[in-house]
Amino acid sequence: MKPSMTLYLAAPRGFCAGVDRAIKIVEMALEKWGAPVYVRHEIVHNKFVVDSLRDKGAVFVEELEECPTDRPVIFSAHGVPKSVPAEAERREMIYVDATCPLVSKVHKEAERHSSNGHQMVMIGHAGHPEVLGTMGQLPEGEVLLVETVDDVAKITPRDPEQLAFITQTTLSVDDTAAIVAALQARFPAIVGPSKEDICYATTNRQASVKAMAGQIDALLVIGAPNSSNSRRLVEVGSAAGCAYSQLVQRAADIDWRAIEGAKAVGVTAGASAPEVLIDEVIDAFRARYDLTVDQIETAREDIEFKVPRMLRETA
Ligand code: 2E6
Ligand code: F3S
Repeated sequence: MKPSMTLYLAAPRGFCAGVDRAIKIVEMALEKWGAPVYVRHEIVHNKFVVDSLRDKGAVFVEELEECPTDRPVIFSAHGVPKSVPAEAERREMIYVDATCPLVSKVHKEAERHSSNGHQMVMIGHAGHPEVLGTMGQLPEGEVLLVETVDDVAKITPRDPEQLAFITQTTLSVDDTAAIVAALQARFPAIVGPSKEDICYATTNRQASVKAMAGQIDALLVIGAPNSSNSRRLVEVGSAAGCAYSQLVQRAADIDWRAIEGAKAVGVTAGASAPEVLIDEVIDAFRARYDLTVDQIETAREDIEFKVPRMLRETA
């Protein structure tokens, strides 16, 4: 006899509109130009997505210099510094920008504040490609990075009266609220968005984890170790009281001993994790338990982003 188990599936989970669009861009580029099509950085932070596009003829590189000039190149969903499209133009390359429109919106905010004479403070994680891309919209020194509440005390802006803030799109909603409050307390004149720039997908996935936290003994987040939004879901689970909150890339990563004795497990997936991996996890539970699957839905998402015109014309 198998032990009984309830699996709560968070909704929304998995792919967001920006990820969907970025993957479509690579697929449509392969149709339009044939293989190989180069992609600068993982198109989204998921090994399975990257491997399946590689199988279709995409070649993933970290820097533009690694691409030949006679093949098209796509910029990943996380965005790129201004210097990257500038260099592609200088080298007369065909390029398609798969930056999520919600990241591009933050790029434009940074430019607008800067042209109004504000120095920028960016809340985000050092070294993350989105942060490098957003900071790279402005000349060096124009964007000060803060990662934590403690960092707020350490920055030395040119003029505390002329400051604006922006954020990475995939941060923890609660941690960011604390950092924004610290910025406003130290720099009362700072301007910015009404809350922050965290995107709808990040916000919704965190809210659904919070909603299920009281009913589960453990949380599994399907996502990659380099996926910021996925890692934040693990933290949100822990902060909401899950004694065991763990990132797994796929079913084979599940530590079954760690969830022994659990009666209810929550499952969610980061914005870059394909649904096929969630199905795989459900199947693995079904093989071991007498399983009941229930969905906890806290929002509906119907956002879609158009692919760039250059590719729509092909379709
Ligand atoms: C682009 C911008 C935001 O690490 P992160 O969460 O930023 O990225 P992915 O690829 O895991 O998620 C999608 C995404 C793309 N989020
Ligand atoms: Fe865009 Fe948010 Fe997805 S910034 S790529 S909609 S996680």
